[in-house]
Amino acid sequence: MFNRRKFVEASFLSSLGTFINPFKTSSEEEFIPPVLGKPVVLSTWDTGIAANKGAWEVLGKGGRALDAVEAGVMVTESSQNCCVGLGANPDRDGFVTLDACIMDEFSNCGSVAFLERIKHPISVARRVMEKTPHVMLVGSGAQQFAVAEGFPLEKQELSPEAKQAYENWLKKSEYKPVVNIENTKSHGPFAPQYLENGELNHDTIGMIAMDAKGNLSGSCTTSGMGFKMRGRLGDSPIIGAGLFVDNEVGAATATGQGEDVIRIAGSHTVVELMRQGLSPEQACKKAVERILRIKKDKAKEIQIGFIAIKKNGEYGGYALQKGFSFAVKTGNVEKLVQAKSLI
Ligand code: SD4
Repeated sequence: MFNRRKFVEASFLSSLGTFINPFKTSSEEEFIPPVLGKPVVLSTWDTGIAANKGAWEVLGKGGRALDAVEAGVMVTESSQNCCVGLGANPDRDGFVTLDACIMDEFSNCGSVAFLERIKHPISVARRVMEKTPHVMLVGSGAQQFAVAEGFPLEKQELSPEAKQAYENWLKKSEYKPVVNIENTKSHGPFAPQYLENGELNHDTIGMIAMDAKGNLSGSCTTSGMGFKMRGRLGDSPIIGAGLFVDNEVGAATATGQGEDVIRIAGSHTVVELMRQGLSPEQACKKAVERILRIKKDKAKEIQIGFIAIKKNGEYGGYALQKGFSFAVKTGNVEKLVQAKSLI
């Protein structure tokens, strides 16, 4: 027989249970079991292959994902390319300004933006995370912090490749910030498909990794859009836009036209879509679809790509346009994947 008193007691106790257990996950959220002993690292673009190798020095030895994503993108920051590190294309006033961020399995995060004359912005971002009560430092303050932390202040000079590219750009000084589409013939005027020395161009590097303990971390580093307005920031140093990690769910990072990634809080959106049960590829696709709906015809002029790893070890990516590649490394796989695209 229905016992009203017992029912009331039971309801009261269960609501009390919810009340006193704030850590209980909502039933709408999928519990994603972690994968142990199977590290994986993903990076944006072709340069991700070399960067992943750097990350694997850490991951392959059972190291922490955070150390891996820092070491990995440092490889790219040290290399000569159009869009990462001090050798990259300058802003329209002729100065290289760098943006980077990093996030770990505890949701600790650090970021630097508009940073000049420092070789490894990703390591400064990590110091911001570990040594300050803040998430983000910018401009001269970020540089001052970096120098105080012992990072050498490099010469204020352009690499020969960037100097040449800047001189070419100055001929027209056309301010039309279009981000390149690395592997297709059509690309924006700011980051040419080939560098002056004939090497294939590169782009912002975003890296996400899961370590042998099943913990996730991510990093992102860039010089931003070539010949940008002085002081312009894209998505890359913004936690939630260029990078997001939730160790219960997954990690995601973005590349491409930062303004439009910021508009949808892109990487956070991808992680939240994975939380709702979507695979990494589906989640990246949905985020890109959202940008297409917003941009309509103008979407043809830009490129955006997302990559993601889910807590269960699945990974994937998706882009707005053809030509976006991402690099994957696991214990037995090392490959470049041509991402699917909407356009
Ligand atoms: C930015 N998202 O500054 C960066 C640029 C980039 O591929 O990723 N290019 O907007």
